[in-house]
Amino acid sequence: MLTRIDHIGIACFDLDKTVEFYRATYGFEVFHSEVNEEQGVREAMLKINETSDGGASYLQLLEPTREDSAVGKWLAKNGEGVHHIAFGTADVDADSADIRGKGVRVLYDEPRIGSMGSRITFLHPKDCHGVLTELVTSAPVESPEH
Ligand code: V0V
Ligand code: CO
Repeated sequence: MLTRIDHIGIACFDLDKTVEFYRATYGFEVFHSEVNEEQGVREAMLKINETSDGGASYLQLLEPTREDSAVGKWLAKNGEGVHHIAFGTADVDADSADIRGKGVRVLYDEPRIGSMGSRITFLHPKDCHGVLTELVTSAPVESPEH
């Protein structure tokens, strides 16, 4: 079951400048940043709010690490802007299978690694009324060491 907006992915040319815009304009701080070489992105997660399912909603600012990546190609064609929306679920495997059964193309056979150790997959935008849609299961919260 999809229970929250996990994040909105925003493509940008310059991650540091874009992070600074969100900080100066809205007061949002970087919660986490990383490079995901498989996806070809350098990203910053800005936490907006906690959600009632125990997760949270973020803005995900994305700068491509290479021109032939998904975000690199999209930026070259469209310029900066909203690239994808991501729904959070406790079980990305079950929800992917369910949605695939409805005739929507799920891009990966097995979920891949996303931000902060999450497991992610994508639905083809042409099957989703023009919206690239991601499904996310967050990594389990590590319990404190005793
Ligand atoms: C492409 N299209 C889009 C789109 N990207 N439509 C809406 N939103 C987007 N973001 C349209 C495009 O305009 C074309 O329509 C058509 O789809 C085919 O696009 P293309 O330019 O030929 O590109 P493809 O087919 O090579 O690749 C498109 C897909 C690719 C969606 C298959 O971007 C992909 O695999 N995306 C999933 C991975 C990803 O986006 N990773 C970056 C975020 P017309 O012109 O034919 O009408 S990584 C992330 O979110 C992480 C790590 C995380 O959350 O943790
Ligand atoms: Co994303």
